[in-house]
Amino acid sequence: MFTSLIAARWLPVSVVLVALISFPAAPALAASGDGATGKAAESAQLAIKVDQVGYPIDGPKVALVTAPATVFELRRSSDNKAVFHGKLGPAEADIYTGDRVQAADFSALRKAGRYYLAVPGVGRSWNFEVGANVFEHAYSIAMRGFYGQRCGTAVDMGPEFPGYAHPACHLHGEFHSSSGASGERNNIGGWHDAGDYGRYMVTSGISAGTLLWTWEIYGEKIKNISLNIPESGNGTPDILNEARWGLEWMLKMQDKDGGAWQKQTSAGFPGFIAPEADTEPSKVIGTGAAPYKSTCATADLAAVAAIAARVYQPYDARFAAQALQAARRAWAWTEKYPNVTFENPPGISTGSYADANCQDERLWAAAELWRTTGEASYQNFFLASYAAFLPGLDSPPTATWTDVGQMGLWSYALSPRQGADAKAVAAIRERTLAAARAIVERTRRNPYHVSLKATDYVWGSNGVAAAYGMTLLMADVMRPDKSDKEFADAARDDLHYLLGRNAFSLSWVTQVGEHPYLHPHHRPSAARPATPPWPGLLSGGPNKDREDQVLAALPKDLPPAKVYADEWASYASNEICINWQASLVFLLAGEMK
Ligand code: 9MR
Ligand code: 9MR
Ligand code: ZN
Repeated sequence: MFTSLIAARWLPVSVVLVALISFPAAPALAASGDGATGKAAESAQLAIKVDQVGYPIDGPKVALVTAPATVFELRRSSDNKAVFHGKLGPAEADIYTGDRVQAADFSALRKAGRYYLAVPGVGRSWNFEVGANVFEHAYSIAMRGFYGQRCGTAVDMGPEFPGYAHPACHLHGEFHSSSGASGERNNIGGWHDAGDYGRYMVTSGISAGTLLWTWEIYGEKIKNISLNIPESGNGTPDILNEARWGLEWMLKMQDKDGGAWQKQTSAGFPGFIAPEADTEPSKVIGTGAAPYKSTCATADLAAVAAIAARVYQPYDARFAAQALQAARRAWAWTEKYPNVTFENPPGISTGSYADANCQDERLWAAAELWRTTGEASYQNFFLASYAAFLPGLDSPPTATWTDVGQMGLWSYALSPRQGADAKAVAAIRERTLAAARAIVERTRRNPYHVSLKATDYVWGSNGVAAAYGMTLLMADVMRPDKSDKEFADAARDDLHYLLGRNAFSLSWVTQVGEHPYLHPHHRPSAARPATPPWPGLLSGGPNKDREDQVLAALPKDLPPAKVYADEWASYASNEICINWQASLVFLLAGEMK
């Protein structure tokens, strides 16, 4: 029942897409007899779910079909020649979507090329690649998504995306009374958090930290990928150039006493206007009472600046030293104020990122500071408190920005530093591997081959899927048997989900794949409604909690994975955000050859 409702809801969107991006027309399938109308072909495509980017040639290759059928074939896009024939797997009932799902396994196909799946009686899929390094372009577009979020500077996505540009924005900043200070404080820079133009320490920290981690773990694979950003070619790898844009702003948010203010935003959310049209002052916002800065923000700064101190050392020793000093001062502040939490002060209604417990942020900071400096005080703090965070490794937090305990534990375990506590390292590794094995099992049992469970379909569920992928990739890094691919394969399953192998057959990354979502809650995109949205941005995804009016109006009995709307107004299911964007980058980087 809902299936038809949802399909009806989607058809106009898809028609708009075809008009805008003008893909080569999908050839009608003789066998399916559904080529008569564009709409019929479209809904058939929705029932055949593929990763619209593609599948690595040497890995498992599975598409999903949600209309009854028995066989499938793979056809070459260039000439429609069938190159592979297969039988669909048994229909499995998926409780999260209400769909009956059959797998089309074409792992045995070993020839690079561009293909689509043809299912007699159903229709055809969108085109996708099979190849050696299929995700490279998606990686670079996802990274360039961060560039598109830059604040305080003119942005231009360049020849690949002509017209996606804006003049410098948010150049005027000032202290809000809640900060304990007054007067002008411009703090130009950083990334727009999401669909709004606020800049927040919590998400900037996780995002910059995840990008720096991506570099530390996958640097060899990504160091030569140019992102075509203003700094490209300056001798520093582009992922570090982009991360620095966020970091520099974070450093400006540190007060003289070492503490960091929570955020810098206008008093309320602006309308759906372009960044440069938002001329409200950008206010530095604090807790409203001494010490005005907050512990989570300050500890996040300490953690990220500590990573920066080691990562930028070979490229810019002065910046590295500045970052280390900031990290030490931030840490010292958190020792003095171990849990000053934040809530919006009166008059402020932008996102609060309120977090009642900053101990995980402190654990992360201690781990990174120890890893960078080797100093005993940081390690002592870590060893005194890490054990309580081990259970957190079993599953990522559903609000992925609230809990960074995993980052602290993994960083400690991965540190090459002598003098690490062997018992702690072993406990972290064992727990991570056990958690990942459980996630692999759950993903295998899930008809959609995704790690998410019912309770994970919350605001930012796509970020939760990406976070599961990160856990799996951390296990892949730590795995004892180097030939064991099960963790990396399961992480890729989560990526496949994000790139089109999902209930909506949507690529949840803008302008990636042939059938991407079109209406992110993203002001720069909504301000130019006649063109596809700004590129490379991950949607928040299905949200069973329905925290906006669009979701509230959907049929009451929708299963959790279907509570989603590709509409601008649905901020609770369709907003982009830098923290889940960063996890996507990590997953894609893990795929680079
Ligand atoms: O645009 C805002 C988005 O970034 C937030 O995530 C969301 C929830 O805090 O709020 C959005 O702003 C809406 C506001 O809360 C209510 N009025 C309409 C705003 C734009 O849709
Ligand atoms: O990602 C945040 C989500 O976990 C919360 O439930 C939600 C409501 O507080 O806020 C989300 O974060 C938004 C922030 O408050 C403002 N900028 C946009 C963020 C993404 O929607
Ligand atoms: Zn801006």
